[in-house]
Amino acid sequence: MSELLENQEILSAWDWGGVVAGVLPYGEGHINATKCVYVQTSQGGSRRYILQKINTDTFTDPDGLMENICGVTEYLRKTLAAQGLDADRGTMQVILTTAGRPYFRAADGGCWRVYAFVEDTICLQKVETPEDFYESAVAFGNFQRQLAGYPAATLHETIARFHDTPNRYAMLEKAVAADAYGRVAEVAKELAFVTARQSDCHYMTDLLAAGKLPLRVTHNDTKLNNILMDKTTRKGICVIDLDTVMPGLAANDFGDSIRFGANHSAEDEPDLSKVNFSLPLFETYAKGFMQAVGDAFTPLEKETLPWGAKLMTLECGIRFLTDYLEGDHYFHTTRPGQNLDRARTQFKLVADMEAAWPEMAQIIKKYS
Ligand code: ADP
Ligand code: GN1
Ligand code: MG
Repeated sequence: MSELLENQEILSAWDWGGVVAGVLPYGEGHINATKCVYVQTSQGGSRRYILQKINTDTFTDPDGLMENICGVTEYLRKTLAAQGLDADRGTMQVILTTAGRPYFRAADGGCWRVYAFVEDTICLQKVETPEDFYESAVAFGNFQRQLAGYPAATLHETIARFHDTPNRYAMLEKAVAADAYGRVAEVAKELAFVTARQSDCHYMTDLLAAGKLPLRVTHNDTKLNNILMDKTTRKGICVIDLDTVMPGLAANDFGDSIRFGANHSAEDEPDLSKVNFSLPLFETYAKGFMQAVGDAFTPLEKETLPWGAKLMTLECGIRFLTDYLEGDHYFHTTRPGQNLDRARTQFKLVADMEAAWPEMAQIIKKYS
């Protein structure tokens, strides 16, 4: 059961409360290496943990990163407990090493952390029913509302300029100029699509710079598969993947969920005829998210939610395309051309959103 079982250096950093019976790769994240640790407890039962190797190419300050995660999860734990809710299932729990540290640095420099496994949950890779999407919206809306009182200024910026769309545009231009893998000629159509939207990239960052939009504690990676749902009730119960929790724009959290979930196809679907933005799913999410957030948002924050959807989708497409041009070094890939397929699905969704723009605005107005 995996080479890690032999790697006592890493496993012996934690007290597992029993014998480690196996360690297997787990989940479908693009960034960290996630494993599941199976433990036979001293009482004769079994227990699972999530063991993750932090991607330190992406997250260069693991101390700051884990300080954010411990701070936010402890805060959520207290908030949930105060409301009489089940904090063990409602938030992630970092399991400290036997040395009392939030992560373990191995001799080779690899940084490892352990989370309690939230049992009896499912993690969806795409929207199966509108109800699931609605529940994820409620969970992300609650997450943002619950953290409204968290001191945002104490959070480390774990990835600099993460949702700075104009900067993402500039990074793409740099990759095009370098053309390190000779792939630019192949993506002329996609580049023309992005270039035609250069000024759009500035829309939200300009409003922020002008002081018209507030910075909030945001998750910044609100994909459906970063929510655990109760297996039986299918309610969204636990927000996971907290690496990118930082001060950010509310519309970006809304928008990233729409990007990933308001369609019926996979993020890397090669057949674009299957990739269509779903206005009904947009409405489903908007309803759940806005109900959960309540009156916490300003009128302009609400009004700009469709911009969050369009720009998170455009930005993600730009990032996939940049990675494709740079030889696929950032997003995990399992086949050639996968990042290009991912970029293309995002641009198709952007075009669909542009065509549905008045309806999107109308829906937001309805739930405001
Ligand atoms: P990445 O940053 O690479 O996306 P995630 O932190 O999202 O990594 O974890 C990858 C997958 O592992 C998730 O999509 C989920 O299926 C699973 N997972 C992560 N944390 C837990 C947990 N505490 N309990 C159960 N499953 C989890
Ligand atoms: C990455 O880590 P994961 O798989 O949840 C990425 C997001 C992208 C997403 C696209 C830290 O998310 O920003 O939107 O892939 N996370 C990071 O699927 O870059
Ligand atoms: Mg994830």
